[in-house]
Amino acid sequence: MNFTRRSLLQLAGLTAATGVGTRAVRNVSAQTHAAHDAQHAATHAMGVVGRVTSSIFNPTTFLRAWNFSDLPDERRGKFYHETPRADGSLLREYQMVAVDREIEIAPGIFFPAWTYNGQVPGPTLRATEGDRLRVTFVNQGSHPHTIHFHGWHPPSMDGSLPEHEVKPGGSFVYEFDAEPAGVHLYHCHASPLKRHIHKGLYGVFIVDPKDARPDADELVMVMNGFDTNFDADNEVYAVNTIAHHFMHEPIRVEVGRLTRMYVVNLTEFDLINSLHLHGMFFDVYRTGTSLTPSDNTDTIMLCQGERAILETRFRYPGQFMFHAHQSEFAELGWMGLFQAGETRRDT
Ligand SMILES: [Cu+2]
Repeated sequence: MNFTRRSLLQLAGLTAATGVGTRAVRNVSAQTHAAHDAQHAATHAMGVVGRVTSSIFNPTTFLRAWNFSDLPDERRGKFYHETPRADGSLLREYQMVAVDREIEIAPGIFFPAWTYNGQVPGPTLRATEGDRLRVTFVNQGSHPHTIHFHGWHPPSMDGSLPEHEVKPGGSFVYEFDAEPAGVHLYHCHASPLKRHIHKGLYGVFIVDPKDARPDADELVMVMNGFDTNFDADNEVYAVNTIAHHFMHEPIRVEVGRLTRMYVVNLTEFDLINSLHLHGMFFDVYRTGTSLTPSDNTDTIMLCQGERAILETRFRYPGQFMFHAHQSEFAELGWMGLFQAGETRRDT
């Protein structure tokens, strides 16, 4: 095994400082395991110990942000414009920039990411069926990249073939109509594909039906993983990038209100991921392309690139755990809590 000094330090941090579960350090030497087991026995904490110190990306903010709504108006205007069109639809214009950036994915664990607009996942783009998207993509990263959108579009807008690759310093404008309604994704399609996606070049693309879905508290949840030692196996898992973030900072929801989750699986290297919610059931709209639920369950399994809209109402106040039902993923960061109250501010 070829560990760089950096990855060894990162793994050391993972075992000694954060206490991510024992399986966090697959492929590490027996001595490290022994040291970790002692540490784990001593702390026996559920989830990581401590919090990430970087304030660049907040998984809680990401839940309810789309079309750069998390930015103050003057900054938002640099990245997003909407213009009414004669037929009543909107022209939505976006500025997307690929940049290399180190991101903190667990306390003290930094990952050398490739990002859209400096964050992983990239910004959530959201349009209504029939809107026109015009996405100006600038590659300020160190490798060729693209944006490949899921949805209807002509081949020239697909961002998938070698001739579609945007070289460092280059740019390209993707333009297409938003369809079909549903929860989709976008990601880099430069080769090697799994490496470009796994490094962080992905995001969520929501297309609302022309007749809007019922009012709800809406949450964007991206299941992702990070291969911190580049052995094609993930060491850290999460929803919205930061391991166990929602254990420390539960997702505040209102009892009785419709809650709608846009769940997208962007985990590389593992064939499937899943979401299990404790104490309740939800309606499942696979890919969100039908307004009729296909299932009512408490666990959904998604392949890489698969996604679903989940709808439910919290019946009782209190805390409800959610996690991957692959227990290993849960222990390595993919576990969180909902906090249901009479209002979203209830504790
Ligand atoms: Cu790429």
